[in-house]
Amino acid sequence: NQYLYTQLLEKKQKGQKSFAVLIDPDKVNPLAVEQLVKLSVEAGVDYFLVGGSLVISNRLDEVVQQLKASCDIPVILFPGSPSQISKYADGLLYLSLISGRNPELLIGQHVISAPFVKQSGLEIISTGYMVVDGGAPTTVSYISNATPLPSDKNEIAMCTAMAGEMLGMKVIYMDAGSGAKRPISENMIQAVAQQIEAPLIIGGGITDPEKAYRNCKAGADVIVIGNAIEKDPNLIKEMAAAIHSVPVKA
Ligand code: 1GP
Repeated sequence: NQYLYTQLLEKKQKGQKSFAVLIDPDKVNPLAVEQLVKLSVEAGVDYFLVGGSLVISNRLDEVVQQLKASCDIPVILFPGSPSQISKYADGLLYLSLISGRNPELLIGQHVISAPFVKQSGLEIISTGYMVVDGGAPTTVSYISNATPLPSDKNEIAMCTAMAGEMLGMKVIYMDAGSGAKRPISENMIQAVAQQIEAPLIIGGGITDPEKAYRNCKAGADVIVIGNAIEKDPNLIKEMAAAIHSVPVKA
């Protein structure tokens, strides 16, 4: 089952940009999920990503089931650890932290969780995950116990993404970390996008629709926004409009 990946590739080929709303199961109650679904359906959101570096509550299944029961927007897991898996989702970003040198997050945890992940029946999307320095420590930079990629070293980002792609990773996700002070620069996005064919997901600290638009112009294929939407769910509409206004290829 490669439905989500095929769709991401087709959209990339057309230059069609996607907007993913990140939901942290710890931070939403059923009423908030209901409101997010309503705003997201109206705005034409492309994906829900569900996960977080720490999932403290036991609400992952519940949140995923509520999303699936109330709309057709695909739900993709973005797990902070191998325990964050819900069979009710559509797909799973199977992350290897290729920007870091912590063997546990490169391959160790994958070995432990492989049988469980396979049994889930989810579409597994092999993802080269690159955490970029977001100006101050973020939860992901701390928890991963790995040095984030320096924010001004475009060549390192480029070579890391190229290596990830050649190792067979299907998508590349560059993340400044949730709530990052400084989102990833357009220069870095462009440097990476020019070297890879894989769909490029960008997130971390994006709070304004113009920045989302510029990221897409620089080569991002999917923009992920969590924090800014937690603060103001009405931002969904403006963000979707900005991301979807990027002209597609002729
Ligand atoms: C975090 O890339 C995501 O992993 C989204 O970041 O919460 O800052 O939007 P924000």
